[in-house]
Amino acid sequence: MKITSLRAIEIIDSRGKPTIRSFAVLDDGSIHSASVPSGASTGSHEVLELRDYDPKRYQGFGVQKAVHNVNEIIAKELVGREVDDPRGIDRWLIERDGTENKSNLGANAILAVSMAVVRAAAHAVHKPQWKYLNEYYFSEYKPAFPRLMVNIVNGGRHADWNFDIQEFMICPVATKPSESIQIASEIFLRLGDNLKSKKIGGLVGDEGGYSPTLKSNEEVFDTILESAVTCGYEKLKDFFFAVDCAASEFYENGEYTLKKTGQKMNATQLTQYYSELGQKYNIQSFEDPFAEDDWEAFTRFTQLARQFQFQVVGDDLFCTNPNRIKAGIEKQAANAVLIKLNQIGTVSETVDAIKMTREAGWKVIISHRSGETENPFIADLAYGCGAEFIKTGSMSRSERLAKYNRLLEIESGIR
Ligand code: 2PG
Ligand code: MG
Repeated sequence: MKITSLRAIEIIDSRGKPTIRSFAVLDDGSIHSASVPSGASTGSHEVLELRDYDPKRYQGFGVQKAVHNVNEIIAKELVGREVDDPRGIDRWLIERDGTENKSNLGANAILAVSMAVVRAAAHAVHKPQWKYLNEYYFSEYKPAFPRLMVNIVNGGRHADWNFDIQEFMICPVATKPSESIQIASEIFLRLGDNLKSKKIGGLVGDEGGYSPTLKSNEEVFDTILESAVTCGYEKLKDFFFAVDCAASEFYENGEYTLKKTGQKMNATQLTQYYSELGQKYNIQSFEDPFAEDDWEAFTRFTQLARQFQFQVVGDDLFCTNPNRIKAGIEKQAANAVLIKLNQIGTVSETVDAIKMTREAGWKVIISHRSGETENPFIADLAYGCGAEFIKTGSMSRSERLAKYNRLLEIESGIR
């Protein structure tokens, strides 16, 4: 089938800021759309999200230039083209942009088209998106449901620095979405009741996790544990803990400064702190425990991870960039990669990052951004490539639930 029209519009994301949604129309009249998310704790090696910087509109966050690039440049070339070769279309987009960081057309413009093309291609062969992704890109892997990393308490930049750790996550051990979502939701609801009854707040941060006025990281873990136990769930048997430290956000001039206490630490002291916290609460996964270019600290921590069997996840460290993942594999700087489509800007480069991660024997975690839309693309991607985990926020806010609900739909077998 051919693309008969390609258009983009400016919409708003979960933080009320503009983002881009594209629409690919095929010659059977069907319309396939995709919207692009946006990060707050972004890595400096991410591709460029093109904004207008016009202070008269949306505080400068407008994306009219990116919309224009889809409507006036990309559409001119892609309309009339067969939709059966998304990788070829991505290749053309990358070449047409011509820059390392996609700053010419804007990675947001490029990704909006890249995702809509995959959706259209799946429709053209009458397949659900996950199945199309699996057969076209991941035929060597079996589709499989990812475990959930559910961010039930938000800190750091996502919640006004009430804690230094950005994300306190629970990961249900069950893999069936209907079971794991139930466990996560019951703990989330009970935690909310608990926080309200103690009058320490039930309000939520950017990713739908609570943002209570607890005093320390330790108190957060204790309160989650208390809530889980009263729901009848046991740590390690039913769920385990994971954290995203997003440490680039509190790193400056070679030091890590905890915002809450003002305490300064070097990488060795921070490692010691993580080790104690990890042992006390059996934290199984640490994302970005160090700053994005602190490779040495990552490598040392990964040696510890081998000994004590936990996961070290690179997010800002890798920025879903196959070149940085390759460097990380050589340095043995992690054992898992957080995968975000908009850090690299096309579906096919994201696929390359996933495959490289897999080939190294590392774990794949497909992730949302803190600024999201109702687009559930990552749920299909996670199932279609058989990712070990999906990280898509808490059990509240519809832009997060769209992904969980899509997993439930896939599990039902309806589409
Ligand atoms: C992260 C993400 C998503 P942001 O750090 O992993 O949770 O946050 O999108 O702000 O980079
Ligand atoms: Mg992160």
